Amino acid sequence: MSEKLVFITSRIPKIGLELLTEANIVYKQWPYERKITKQELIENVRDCSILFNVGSNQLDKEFFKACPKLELVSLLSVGYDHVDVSAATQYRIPITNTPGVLSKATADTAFLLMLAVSRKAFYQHKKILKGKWQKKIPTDILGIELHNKTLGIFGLGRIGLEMAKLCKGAYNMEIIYHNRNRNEEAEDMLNARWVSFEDLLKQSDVLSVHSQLSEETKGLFDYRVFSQMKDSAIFINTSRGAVHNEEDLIKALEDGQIWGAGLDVTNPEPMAPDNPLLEMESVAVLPHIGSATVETRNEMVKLAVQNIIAKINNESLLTCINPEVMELT
Ligand code: 8YV
Repeated sequence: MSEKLVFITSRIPKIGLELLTEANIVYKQWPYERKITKQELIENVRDCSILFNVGSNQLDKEFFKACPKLELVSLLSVGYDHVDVSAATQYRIPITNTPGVLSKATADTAFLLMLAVSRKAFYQHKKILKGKWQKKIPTDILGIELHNKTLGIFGLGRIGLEMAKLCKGAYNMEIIYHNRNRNEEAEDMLNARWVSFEDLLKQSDVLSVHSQLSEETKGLFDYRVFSQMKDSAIFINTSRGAVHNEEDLIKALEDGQIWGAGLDVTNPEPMAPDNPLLEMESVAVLPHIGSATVETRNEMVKLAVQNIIAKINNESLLTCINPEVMELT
């Protein structure tokens, strides 16, 4: 039996616990439904070698300093904006994440939001709930169609590529994108065109954000940016809520700078139930369900456990965010 103790911050799909048990790995698990606090996390991880982290617990310098036995953090997410990676590297702790396995499910969520916004589906549904299913006049609460429109992707990586494939296949959309680096796969497969950020704003009928949250992207989509978009455009964000400025988004929608918005991520999360976005006609908001399918969560958990097993067996980690840490150990 391994002497490495794993701490898991939440309930996880059964397959994860089975794989750990099969590998004779001892774990303890946060038993409560509520999110663990920072202090509770430190108290629990202090004696552990490995942290299996679910969700957005802040893993900062103070945390790494307080957990001297820690040898690995295995994240159950592709995003790692909640981790101070340079502090982890300084404390020689490798961080692994779960890229790839959640791309299709997250792109499905972006596609779902796009379609829901384009037909004002959530708003129409709420009208039924409020007993307001009235006889329609032909000009009432109309949606817009997506056929042959232009999809702009901000941050065309794995998830963006899946979204582009869906939109091309379903609606023959033209694909444009803005990235630091060119995505040749998307250019070859989908005729995707790299454009400047300004052109992305000007030309997109639907602009879908798939970038990471970083110093460069934090608050990037503000009123000034929204006002450069088409007044008929739909803004979709399934990456991180802090990439857009929520107050500015509300104002841009109210002022008609853009037509609609679909969000799977908000800032803060959870979104307050009285947020004006929730009452707007061409807005759809979901509670961060990008990767929330049985299949994807199972694959994420398997990958997270494989990284743990690799660490225990002194093998190469499958998905290490800070591989430079290996040279330090
Ligand atoms: C995670 C996510 O499922 O992977 C990410 O970065 O945002 C979600 O898909 C969520 O953070 C739970 O760990």
